[in-house]
Formats: sequence, structure tokens, C-alpha cells
Amino acid sequence: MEKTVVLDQPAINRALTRIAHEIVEKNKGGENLVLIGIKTRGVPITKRLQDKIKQIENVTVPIGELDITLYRDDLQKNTPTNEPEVKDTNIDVDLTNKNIILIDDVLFTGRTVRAAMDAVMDIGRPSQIQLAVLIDRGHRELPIRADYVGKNIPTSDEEVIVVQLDETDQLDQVSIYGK
Ligand code: 3GP
Ligand code: 5GP
Ligand code: MG
Repeated sequence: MEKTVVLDQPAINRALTRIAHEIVEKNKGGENLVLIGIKTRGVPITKRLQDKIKQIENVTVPIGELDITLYRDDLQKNTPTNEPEVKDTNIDVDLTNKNIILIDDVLFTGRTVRAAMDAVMDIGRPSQIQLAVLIDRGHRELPIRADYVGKNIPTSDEEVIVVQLDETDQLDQVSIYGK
């Protein structure tokens, strides 16, 4: 399979620094924010954004995690409804009247984000939910868009984006694998 590197370590870092600035600009600081990472690689991205917002605003924004199961049969076994389902939530903060930033590595059909929004709404009544992703690879099947995007990478159905992060993969690199 053909591999092309689309973001290297400095590029990932710059993209996340920009997103952190965009988040505090749009939300007028860090005071009312909660960052929620979608496992697996949404979680290290969330911690990095928390660190960057701390550097910019000197505020430690609370973070949480959502674990959403896979649904694509080319990856792992389907869920009964063939939709992503929330497996586990680890959110200890009150979400009422907060601006929630959902964070994932790759945005594809939007179904994972829809499941994540349902889970957040079940927990509390936020004032807003926003979405940050490192990569938007297109192919949306729902009316969902990201508020903050590291890089748009239009892909074909056959192509796959591989996100590697130091915390989980001992290097920072985003690549696209073709057929
Ligand atoms: P992540 O858990 O770190 O986000 O979605 C489960 C993992 O499979 C993801 O890692 C992602 O990197 C990888 N993956 C690669 N291609 C796909 C895909 O097309 N769909 C899904 N759901 N995951 C993919
Ligand atoms: P969606 O629900 O939007 O179809 O898919 C989003 C989820 O699937 C993300 O959490 C992401 O990890 C995973 N995903 C979908 N396509 C890809 C891809 O090409 N590469 C990677 N790394 N993850 C993907
Ligand atoms: Mg992911």
C-alpha cells in the first residue's frame, strides 16, 4: 500500500497550537470550557490542547473522555444497530451551561460525533457543543461539521488515514494510505 505523510511532528504541533488559539478566541478565554476526548486518539489530543490552553490563558480546562465502539465491519464487529455506541464515559465535571469541545483524531461520516453528542446531552445541559478534529477526511453522512480542523484531507473510500501520536505510538505522524 502506498503511504504519504501528510503531517509530521512540527506540523501536528502547529495545527494543535492554532486550534488552541482558535478555541480560546471563539470562547472568549478558557473559563467556561470542558474538553471531551473521544477514545483512543482523541484523548492525547485533548490533553495536548489542555496544556496549550493553559500556556495561552493560564487556565486549566477540565477534561473528560468518551469511549465509542466501532461499527464498521471492515474494522471490527458491528454493533447490533450498525451504529457507533457509547461504551464508557469518564466525565466528572458538571456540563451544565458549559461550552463543550468534543475532540477526535479523524472526522469521517460524523456518526461517532453524533453518538458523542447524545452522550453529552444525557449527562447535562451544555450551552454549546463544538467539535475539534485533527483530520477531516470528508464523506459525511450527517449534517455535522467541525468548528476547528487541523487539516482537511479529501480522501477516497479506499484510502485510510493513519494517525500516530507519541503517547500511543511513540511518534507524531499523520499519513494517508492508498490502495
Ligand atoms: P483511534 O481509536 O485512535 O481513533 O476507530 C478505531 C481506530 O481505527 C481508530 O483509532 C482509527 O485510527 C482506526 N481507523 C482507521 N481507519 C478507520 C476507519 O475508516 N473507520 C474507523 N472507525 N476507524 C478507523
Ligand atoms: P465517523 O464516525 O465520523 O465515520 O468516524 C470517526 C471515527 O472513526 C474517529 O474516531 C476515527 O478514529 C475513526 N476513523 C474513521 N476514518 C478514519 C481514518 O481514515 N483514519 C483513522 N485514523 N480513523 C478513522
Ligand atoms: Mg478516533
